[in-house]
Amino acid sequence: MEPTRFIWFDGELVPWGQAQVHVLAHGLHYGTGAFEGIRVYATPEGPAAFRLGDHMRRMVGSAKAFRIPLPWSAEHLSKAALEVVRANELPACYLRPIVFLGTGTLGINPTGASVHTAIAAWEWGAYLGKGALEHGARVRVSSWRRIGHEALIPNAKGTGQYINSVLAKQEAITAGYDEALLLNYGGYVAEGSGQNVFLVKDDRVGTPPSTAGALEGITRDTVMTLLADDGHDVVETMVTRSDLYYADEVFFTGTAAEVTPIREIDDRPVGDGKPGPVTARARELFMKAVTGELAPYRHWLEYA
Ligand code: PPE
Repeated sequence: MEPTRFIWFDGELVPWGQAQVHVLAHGLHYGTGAFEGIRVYATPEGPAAFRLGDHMRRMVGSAKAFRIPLPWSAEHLSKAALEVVRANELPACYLRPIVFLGTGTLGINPTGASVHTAIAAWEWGAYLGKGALEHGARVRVSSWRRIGHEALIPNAKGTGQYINSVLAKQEAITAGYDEALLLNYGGYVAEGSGQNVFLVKDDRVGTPPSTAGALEGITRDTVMTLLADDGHDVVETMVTRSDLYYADEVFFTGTAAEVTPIREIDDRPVGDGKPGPVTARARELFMKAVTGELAPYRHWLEYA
């Protein structure tokens, strides 16, 4: 990761190297925090953040779910994020807002811990590598199950929850794959370690519902909207491991991953092993929407 110049930290822009945290921060010990990931795209009218308000509202929701008293509104965080883009003079970037508990107390009871909020920006290329973006990722069903509603809050982006994703991702990478696919406790497909998943079968597009343990991804919602408006049949549906093996196409969606084709699952080619036409169409529409080329979706862009 290449450092940029400024990070917004508790209300002001500070030099990148000065945005520091104490080793006894509560969030470091117990994962008491919430974060977001937002992409800013270069457009003819300058840098534009994609669905910024939706991301910041989700962050407010995540903080609420974990009872972290986030001292900023979604509107204020959106303004601060655009300030970070301008201050760093970045034509395109990835934004990482985070709220976490700091010092003041240690032990599981977080009462008395300070609350800190930061927004950083840096350049982030293809999430699973350029090769995966072009030719499709090689994926393996994880031996780890996706966190469920029984123990955690799968719809929130709680920092501590991501140790589940880290375990799955490490396992997949160590075994030579690009990414993991996680099943839920019931054996249904939930999502990737940091992406939602879509399947195409007989021209029908399906994606697991949030009740399956999938995060309600903003890219997922975007792609569902774009494909439905384009005349495709798009449904939320429970997906089994065997559905994956019989699918014509499978792809990931996410802020960092954008639309990434999957070419292989558990050493079996998806379809003919090449990204299919619906995946290509989804990616094309998505890239046009995020760069302001599609007039009906320009309200999704916020210019820095
Ligand atoms: N599921 C998970 C578990 C997840 O973390 C993400 C985003 C998604 C689905 C897709 O959600 P959305 O970005 O709203 O479409 N993962 C973020 C963090 C990835 C990381 O490696 O860190 C992201 O893509 O920004």
